[in-house]
Amino acid sequence: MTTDPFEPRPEHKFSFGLWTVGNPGRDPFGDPVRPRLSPGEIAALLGEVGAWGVNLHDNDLVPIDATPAERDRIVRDFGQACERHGLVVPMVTTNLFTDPAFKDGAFTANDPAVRALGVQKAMGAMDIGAQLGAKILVMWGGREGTETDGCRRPDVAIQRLREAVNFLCEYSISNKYDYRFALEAKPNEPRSDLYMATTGAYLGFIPTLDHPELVGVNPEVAHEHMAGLNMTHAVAQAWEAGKLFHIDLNDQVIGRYDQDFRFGAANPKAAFWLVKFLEEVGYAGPRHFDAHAYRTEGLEGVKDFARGCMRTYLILKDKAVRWIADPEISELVAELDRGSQPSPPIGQYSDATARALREHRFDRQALGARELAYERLDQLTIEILLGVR
Ligand code: GLT
Ligand code: MN
Ligand code: MN
Repeated sequence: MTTDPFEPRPEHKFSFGLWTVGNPGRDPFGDPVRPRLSPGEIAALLGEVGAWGVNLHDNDLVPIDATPAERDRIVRDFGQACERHGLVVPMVTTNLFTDPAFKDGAFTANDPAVRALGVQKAMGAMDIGAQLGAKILVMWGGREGTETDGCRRPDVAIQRLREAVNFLCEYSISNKYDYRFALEAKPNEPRSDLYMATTGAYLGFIPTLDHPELVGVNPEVAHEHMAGLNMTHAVAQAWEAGKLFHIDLNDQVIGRYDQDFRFGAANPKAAFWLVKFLEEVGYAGPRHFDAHAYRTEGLEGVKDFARGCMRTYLILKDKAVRWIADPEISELVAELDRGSQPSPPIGQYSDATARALREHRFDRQALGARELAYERLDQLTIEILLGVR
């Protein structure tokens, strides 16, 4: 019997949000095309397709007006459904964008009551997550932004955001929730401009917090692509800073509206470099697919979508292994990485190293004349991706 090498297994840590496979296909121009699934039904679907984890916003599970008793029952029932279907709940997040109260943002809104309500709601989401065993809290500021910058000074918005994140870090500490906070950037949509438009912006914000050690980022492929940026570079910077706490995998044609396509659906080569990076550095966190099925699909199509996300990841992982093991590629990479003439190392600054560097004579013409076989390297990559190598 042959086993499918691309079958998802728990150690791959593939997760989906209740809002992803549960997305009924509503868009700004059209009504839902699929029936709304209950959280229990979504857990069953995710168990069936072989996912490891399920993530949620507070209100994906608990209606915004639920009483404490209803909340407790719903969370308990859902925890049992997850157990039945072999799922963990690695991450929770707060819906701070659907309710009209948050139309001017939550943590950055002008009205102090709205800001306080936002923080209260996030505390509630943390309580729910803690009950379900979640250790990662994603914060996506869906409405933290503007249509007109007449509304407030943008630096004031940053100060308000800091106040809220600091408060929530203390809440996690004092309740021994042990959360790691993962801040998720997006350039626009649903607001015209969102604050903290890129992962890089959040990496600059984190060191200004009271508990920077608790806070990292949750880069999303589609959000970096919407801004025309290179996701792998954003992820690499987060990783190198020790801040890659979570990741949202999906896809997006550059320059379009927020598409949230199946992972690898639009830019398979970019997806390849991303998977190769995550696997090479040994990223051990969840691989969360924050995407949804095309609006043309029914329930079977939703399963095709979910299976496709995981399968594509595993295929690209296999391609990365091939790429690394390919003798022609390794030789080329080694050659491209080699120095071409003697030169003093930069290293640690001292008077002596500075003097050595000042006095060194480079053969600049030779450096400029060196040919770099990146065409061949990229073609070999393409041939691996297209399956002829
Ligand atoms: C929403 C958004 C996502 C965020 C989710 C978390 S909600 O679907 O488009 O990118 O990760 O709030
Ligand atoms: Mn998105
Ligand atoms: Mn996301």
